[in-house]
Amino acid sequence: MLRLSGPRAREIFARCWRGPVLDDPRRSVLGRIVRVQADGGRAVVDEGLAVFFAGPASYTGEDVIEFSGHGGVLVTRRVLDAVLAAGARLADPGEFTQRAFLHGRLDLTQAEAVMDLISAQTDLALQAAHEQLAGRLGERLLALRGEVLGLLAHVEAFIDFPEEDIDPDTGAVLVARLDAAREAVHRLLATADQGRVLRDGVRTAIVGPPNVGKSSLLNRLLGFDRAIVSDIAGTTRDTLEEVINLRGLPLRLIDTAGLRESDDVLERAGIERSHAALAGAGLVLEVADGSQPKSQPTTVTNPGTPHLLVLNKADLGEDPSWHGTAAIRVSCSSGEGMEALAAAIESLLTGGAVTWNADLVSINARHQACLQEARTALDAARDLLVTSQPPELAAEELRAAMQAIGTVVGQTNPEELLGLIFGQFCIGK
Ligand SMILES: Nc1nc2c(ncn2[C@@H]2O[C@H](COP(=O)(O)OP(=O)(O)OP(=O)(O)O)[C@@H](O)[C@H]2O)c(=O)[nH]1
Ligand SMILES: [Mg+2]
Repeated sequence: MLRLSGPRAREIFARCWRGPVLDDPRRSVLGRIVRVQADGGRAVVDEGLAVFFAGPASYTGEDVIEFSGHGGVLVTRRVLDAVLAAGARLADPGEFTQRAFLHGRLDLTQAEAVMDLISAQTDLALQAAHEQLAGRLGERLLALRGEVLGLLAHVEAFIDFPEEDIDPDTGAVLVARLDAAREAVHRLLATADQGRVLRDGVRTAIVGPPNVGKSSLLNRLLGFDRAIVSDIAGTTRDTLEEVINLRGLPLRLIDTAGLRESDDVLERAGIERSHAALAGAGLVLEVADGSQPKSQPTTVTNPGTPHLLVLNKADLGEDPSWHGTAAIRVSCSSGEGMEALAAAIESLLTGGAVTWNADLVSINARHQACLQEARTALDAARDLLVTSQPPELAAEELRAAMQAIGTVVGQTNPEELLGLIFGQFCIGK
């Protein structure tokens, strides 16, 4: 589909369109795209349906024309050439959505949700993107901003009437309202981990000694034979990454070279990469061969990173040295224990440190940075109020908090911020 947006959209499109005049909004009409040739003649490039959306009732808020052609690389390229020759220019990445934002069709969190929607890799991530696109996050932030504004008005009243001190009762009410706002910021900040998981996936390093079945585990979880598996210790040399959908959670599985002392230059390079994968992981699956006697742990896990011990080769029976060891017991050969492993991963990622939010509103890294700023300002305002400092100082902090909250939805939008956000989109969105 080709999309044309701007006040001159119809005029420009008409130059390369042979079909009914597009003056009836939201009605699709059949016609042809033509290109002017060197001799002044016209060559048909494609045939398809065109729809006119009259601004402001369009995606961008401007006049928009959408043409749906047959598709295909060359045809589409030629349609684009024809429209460019007629006077249009190529859109920048995310420019349609940026214009929608600038015309007030979307707030900034909704614009970002468009990007989340396109790049969602699981249904859960998709659902979260839809929630944000529907404006749930924006609504909450606007309510929060309104609350802080109310507080600010209250505090400013005391600046205007300096003869009146803030009496203790009023002070207590103000602090209680401030605490409610701080709590709301805190609740949103607590969704940042969830947001990161849904948007970026969890980097999951599969580590352990050679030959225990790490690559077999990757293949099992993926559902097809991606990695080479063999009974030769040291089969995997380079790290290998694949994304899977585990009960709605996107996991970036990283198969690594078995950890051991080695004289082989290539194997050592692989092992170095294993350590790097381990260091950057958000979840570590440490695999061991349960049919062999327990040896010294070879894996140095990063403290604080969720970690599961996976005892593989359950089909061969368990060596007594493992009895009583807390682990998920699986067999990558038979598939036994894989459901239990999935359940354990899910509960580790959603039940523990991460407060999984039932309504799926979850903030991204940019929102997190702004809200942290708001939290700092609200904390400072509270300190100033409870220690009866001049109200001007608390007002200043409340203003800073409002500004920070406003930046999340795009009420204050420095140019470079917009460039940063929309630059990540693809062209045509
Ligand atoms: N019986 C049995 N054999 C298994 C199981 N999982 C893997 N194996 C075998 O164990 C051997 C090693 O498997 P890999 O998946 O290559 O092991 P790895 O940990 O990736 O090994 P490296 O890449 O060398 O570090 C292969 O011969 C697999 O067929 C299992 O659950 N049961
Ligand atoms: Mg391997």
